Amino acid sequence: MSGFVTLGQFIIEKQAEFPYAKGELSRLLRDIGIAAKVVNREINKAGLVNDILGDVGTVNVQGEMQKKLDVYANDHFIGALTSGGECCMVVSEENEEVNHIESPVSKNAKYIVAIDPLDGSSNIDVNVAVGTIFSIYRRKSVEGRPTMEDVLQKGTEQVAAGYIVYGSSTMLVYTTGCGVNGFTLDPSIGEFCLSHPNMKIPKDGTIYSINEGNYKCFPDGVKKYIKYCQEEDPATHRPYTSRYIGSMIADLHRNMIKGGIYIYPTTAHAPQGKLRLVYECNPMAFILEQAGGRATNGYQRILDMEVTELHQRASIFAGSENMVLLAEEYMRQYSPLEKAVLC
Ligand code: P6P
Repeated sequence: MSGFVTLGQFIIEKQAEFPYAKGELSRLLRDIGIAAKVVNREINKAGLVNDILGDVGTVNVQGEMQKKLDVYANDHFIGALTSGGECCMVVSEENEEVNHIESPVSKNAKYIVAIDPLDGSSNIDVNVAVGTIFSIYRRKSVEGRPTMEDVLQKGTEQVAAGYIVYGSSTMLVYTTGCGVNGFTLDPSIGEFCLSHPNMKIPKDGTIYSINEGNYKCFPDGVKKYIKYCQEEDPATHRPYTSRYIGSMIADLHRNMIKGGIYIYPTTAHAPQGKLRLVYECNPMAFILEQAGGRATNGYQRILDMEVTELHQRASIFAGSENMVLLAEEYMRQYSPLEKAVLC
């Protein structure tokens, strides 16, 4: 006995629990795992490879400078999904339009993948953790090319979601709606091995993550919540600790393990919020809820939000359930939705 369970073994064992499963979702998750290993290899040597750091000289749909590794990661995930044959369309932060996957093996594929290939890429050149986020839907249309209706589905319709965090170790964390499991890449065998079975986020925490540089323009409810976090109260372990990495994945992964809250509210630069609903907020909300956490936009459950645009933005309050509930209470009291004032 090897004493460890690889991602591939785990996926097959879990598939056996769904007698009607034909293996397509299992193969899709396998394809994502393969691409993650390829991207991980490039990220780990980024400092050594001259032509992989820095900007590629173009901007993405977000108007953000595309890093060479952004484009590399995007190409490799789309490539793996194309060759795997289980995906008929890919929505990516790096592409304004959808990517139709029309290879001969994909013509009957029934899954759609939304992906942020490299979240937090501004951290790449300074060797700070970055991540990949993915969300998987079953297409609604039954034939022909998938339509926008196939991808503009609510977060509650996701069949699977996950992230890869390229940090001190590389971890792949995913859910198919039956709990959350984490796998750590063992470079000596090139396999993701089960290291964090049945992950549960603590109901409370003492870490808050928010870019306080935008404080001036935060909604009053957020300002009041930040002050609550900073008050002296040993009974509730305050003041809390402020930790903000600049990679949502890294902040949320830490909070998954230690407890905490991550907030990206409306700001002057992001009056609708900054994070993207389809390929950042919804997958992270699915994972957090499956781990016993909570994810809202300050007023409404993220997974219930209507999806109207491919690159739609949303505010996000996500993490330990009791911390998010309290932050929502501050929003109700000091920034009621009907009086929401954008800077
Ligand atoms: P700011 C990275 O670009 C990202 O989407 C999240 O991963 C991160 O938490 C946030 O934006 C950082 O944004 O405006 O604080 O630099």
